[in-house]
Amino acid sequence: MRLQIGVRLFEGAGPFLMGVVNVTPDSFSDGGRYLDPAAAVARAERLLAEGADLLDLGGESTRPGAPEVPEAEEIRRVVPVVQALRARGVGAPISVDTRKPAVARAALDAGADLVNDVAGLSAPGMVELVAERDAPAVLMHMRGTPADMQRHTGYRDVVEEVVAELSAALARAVARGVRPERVILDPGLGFAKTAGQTAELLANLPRLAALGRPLLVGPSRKSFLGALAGVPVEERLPATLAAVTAAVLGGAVFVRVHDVAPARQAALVAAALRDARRP
Ligand code: HH2
Repeated sequence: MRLQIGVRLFEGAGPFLMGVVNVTPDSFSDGGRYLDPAAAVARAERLLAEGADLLDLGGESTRPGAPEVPEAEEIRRVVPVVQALRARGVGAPISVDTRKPAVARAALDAGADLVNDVAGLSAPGMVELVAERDAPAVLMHMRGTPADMQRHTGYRDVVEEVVAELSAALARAVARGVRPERVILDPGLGFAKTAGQTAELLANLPRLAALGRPLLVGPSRKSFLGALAGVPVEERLPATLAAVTAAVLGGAVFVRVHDVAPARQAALVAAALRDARRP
């Protein structure tokens, strides 16, 4: 894989660590901790010091049942953090985690480099924006919206259907001018999926990698880990590390995590094992 994101050329199989900064009052695991721009900036700098390869800034929680945040409010949360990081000389690639083209546009204008869209570039105008800016983008699989997605878990074969739906979303984006080389695909762990379906996807990542684009996987602290390991959200780091290991062994190039330093250890061990495999 070769993908230029901002000033950095990402080459090879990774793993590359995307560090999460939620500038929200209500994210499922860290809501309210980094809503203040200064706290978000400090968090971002800490994640970079821990070895994050890129940052993912989000101004809207997408946890199951989350209400939609008005566009202006989301811009007010995210843009000052992008601006402050750039003003402080942070050159690392910055991703904006949003479903809204106006938020993505404002963040790109402020110095962000990548659009991370849990809605798969489905909002009117989003694909056009990504095409116009030739922005790298994460195209994630979901059905419905965060508010109602857990009512859309009726799959016959979750792996086959996620592959088909991601492939269709990629084709739609490409038909509207997005260069396929700029796209990263994401199975959307926990988005319109039960815990069992999420585990099935994580166990079958090579089927998604066959779509020919790098994969990003975001297992961090999610409820499927709670279901599998029987632990509350604040105790899911060990379960997260198991999932990061599985993701890298399954071919994930990017992993999206809150706890960068420990995830980096797990990812490096998993990558060494992946690369030591015999044909
Ligand atoms: N998961 C979350 C948010 N954004 N983006 C991608 N590409 N993949 C993911 O798996 C993903 C994502 C949910 O995690 P978090 O941001 O911590 O929670 P919240 O949505 O409550 O802010």
